[in-house]
Amino acid sequence: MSKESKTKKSVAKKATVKKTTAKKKAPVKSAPAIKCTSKQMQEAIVDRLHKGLGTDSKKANNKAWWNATCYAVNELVFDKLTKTQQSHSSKDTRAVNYLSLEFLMGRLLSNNLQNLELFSVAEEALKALGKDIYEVCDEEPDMALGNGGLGRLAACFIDSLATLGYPAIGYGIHYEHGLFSQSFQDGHQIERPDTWREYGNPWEICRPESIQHIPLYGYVETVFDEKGGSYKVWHAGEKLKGVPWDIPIVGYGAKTVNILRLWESRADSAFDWDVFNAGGYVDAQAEKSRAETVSKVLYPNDSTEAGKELRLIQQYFFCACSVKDIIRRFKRANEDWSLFPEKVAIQLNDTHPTIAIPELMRILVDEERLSWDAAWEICQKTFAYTNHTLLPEALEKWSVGLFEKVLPRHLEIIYEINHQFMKLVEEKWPGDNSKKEKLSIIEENGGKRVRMANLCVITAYKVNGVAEVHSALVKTDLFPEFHELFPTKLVNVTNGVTPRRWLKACNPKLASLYDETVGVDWVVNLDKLKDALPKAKDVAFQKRFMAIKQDNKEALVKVIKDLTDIDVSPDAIFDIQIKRLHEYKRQQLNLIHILTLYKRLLENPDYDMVPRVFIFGAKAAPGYHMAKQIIFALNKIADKVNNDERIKGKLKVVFLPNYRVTLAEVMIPAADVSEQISTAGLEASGTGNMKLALNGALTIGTMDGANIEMAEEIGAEHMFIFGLSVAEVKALKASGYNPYDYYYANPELKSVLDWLDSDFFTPGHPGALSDIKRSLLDWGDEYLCLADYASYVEAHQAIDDTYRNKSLWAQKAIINSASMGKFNSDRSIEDYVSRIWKLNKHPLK
Ligand code: NBG
Repeated sequence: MSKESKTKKSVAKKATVKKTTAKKKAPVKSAPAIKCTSKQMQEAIVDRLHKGLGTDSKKANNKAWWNATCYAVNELVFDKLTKTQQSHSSKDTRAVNYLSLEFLMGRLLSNNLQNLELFSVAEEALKALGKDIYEVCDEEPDMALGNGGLGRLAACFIDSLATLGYPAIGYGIHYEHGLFSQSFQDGHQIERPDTWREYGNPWEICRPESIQHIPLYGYVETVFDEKGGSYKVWHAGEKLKGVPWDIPIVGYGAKTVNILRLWESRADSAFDWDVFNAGGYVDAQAEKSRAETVSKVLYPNDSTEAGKELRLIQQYFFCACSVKDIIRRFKRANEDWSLFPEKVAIQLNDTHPTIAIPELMRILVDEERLSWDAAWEICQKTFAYTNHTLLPEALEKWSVGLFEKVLPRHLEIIYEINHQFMKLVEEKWPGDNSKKEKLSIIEENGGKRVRMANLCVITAYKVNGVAEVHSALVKTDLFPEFHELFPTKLVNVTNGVTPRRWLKACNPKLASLYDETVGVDWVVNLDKLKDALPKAKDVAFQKRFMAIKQDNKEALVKVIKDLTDIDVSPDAIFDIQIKRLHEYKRQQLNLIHILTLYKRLLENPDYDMVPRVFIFGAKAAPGYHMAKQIIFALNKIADKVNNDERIKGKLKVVFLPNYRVTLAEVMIPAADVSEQISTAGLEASGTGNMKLALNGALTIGTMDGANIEMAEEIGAEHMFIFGLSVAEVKALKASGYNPYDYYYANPELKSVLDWLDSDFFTPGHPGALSDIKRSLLDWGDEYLCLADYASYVEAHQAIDDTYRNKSLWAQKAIINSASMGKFNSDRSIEDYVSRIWKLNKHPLK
């Protein structure tokens, strides 16, 4: 068995321990939306084993049982899917088309069963067949078609759209390999390809009837017509075939089943038969494999421009397929193009799908022969754009040369859009060339480049940030001039997470406690959790709440042991930081605090602290040196700390390999402390912060992203807020920040940083961790770790003090969890609908 599959096994096996005991107290619920008895489910599963998989219940392995169960569930879903699609089509409903290069779905079986309210039916059915549902669910590979928050947000949003009954389609890429799988070798991150659909995927349906053909490269011809007019024809140098795969998205209660449509790239013609027959076996395959490369891998990078031709082609490929598909659906019921914006909303999830804008212009002007102005008006009323980051390196720019080569016609269109827009800028700020330079879609200095964010803001009818503070910074810092030009365009929609996956499914015991305390409706109305607030001081309730936490911690203890062979005690504080590894997220600040505690313990073996386990989960982009160094350092520190008997187990450090949705589902319910420690102003929102608090963790965090709104809801006194505010960060940077000032002023900090230069953690290799020190001193400490260090250490001391008072901690944990109503993705979607999409609900009766 591969290590990876062992990893998967253990995660769910331990989760099994946790979940099976959860069932007992659940109150009786309303009848599920789809009627299916345990007997019927059994029959369907066995039927699939026989007729679909050619095996039987004696021979079948767990993979076959998983497959058969998925098919049995899908059969129930297909009916609803067809009915939903028929109803949307016959009513010609307005729909949102959510274009995203990433959908980080995780596993679907348990989620779909939960949303169909058939989990216990399936559990019973499998039990009667001699199978454990958790072991069966555990066979499912994560659908990891995303990097982190942005992709997971897309997954939560399509869950909410379906739950709320809104017509919506998610469009993305059917990557052959999702985010790489991570392991550690001597502490270093090793990346291996992810193989989520090596042997097929029971959830997806291929739709050859909706294949699209996508041109690339070539040249543009101007054709003159008989009336003296002219139009452009793009003669492609190459064509790709886009094959759609549909994944049903089951809303909670199954009143709506929307689809996620993922495009796979193939060669336009299978392969060259004549060349093959002439003996050119390899050459005959060349075009095929080149074409398939386009949907081969997800770029493992969520913050920097990949800068590769392939990435641009990926973006164009999926946008072009999606736009054509949207137009196909529109044309089924409409002839009048002016109705297009009434029927279609296209949401661009970050700038990655921006190329959809010139693509729609191209089709309208060149193919449908609309006037430029009419086409432009349609585009301006159709597209909306979500900005997910202020980091300058993450704002996509493509070289004009590359564009010209791959998408010659689109570049012309972009130039024309820019030309028209520059007139507007001239009207507003006559003669002001610096404004033009700043707002132009084309960046002139240092090699011409196309600024995708500018194209989005110029076109979109609404642009949103993802948390209040982020949206405010989008207005004041990122796009101030655009805001002046278009004062109503920039809005906020605070992110949210789906309570179905992130509470009901991942923490069944807490979910049952809430069922009992506030009623079962919290699943679709998370504000209901507030009704549990009066119980925060009730000692009996506190005990139950914390007993659940303890059980979840015990489940995680086993997973940690399985994956890393490290022993940790469930009585320690579980302090968790889970997110992509990035310097702005400051895992290195966490690291230097861990060293501080370790040093204190070595200097004074009686140092009084509540035992603490620091647990990390994070993947680093393969080309990001510092991020990989931080992983390496944490692993090396873990080796040392965990094996140092002098500190009597008071401190443990665990870096779990291959962090992904499935691992998150076990870690989040077990957290006491949630680390949300980005430099203020840099984390657009965060969504892990929401999931952790919802499951009863207390946040140690900066006033950044959604932490600020969480503090408003929870009460800052129930969190551990530290560090510089956005304004203070700006002021410090403006005054000339020098990390050495902090280094010399704080002997403890100095000694900890100097430690990194020794070979204490890397015996025989002094300096192996020095880059971390250098980045925090000589390279300027861009993310102000040293400036926030003292305040961070103090906040951790407050955690220690508070945790000693069990009842007070429990009270705060309950307040945190029960105050998270606002941060559910149903609310986010309702905000999108009222502020941007203007959709109507069309659930099935
Ligand atoms: C990320 C932000 C997070 C935010 C998610 C979802 C990108 C480009 N941005 O703070 O860093 O929660 O988007 O909005 O991945």
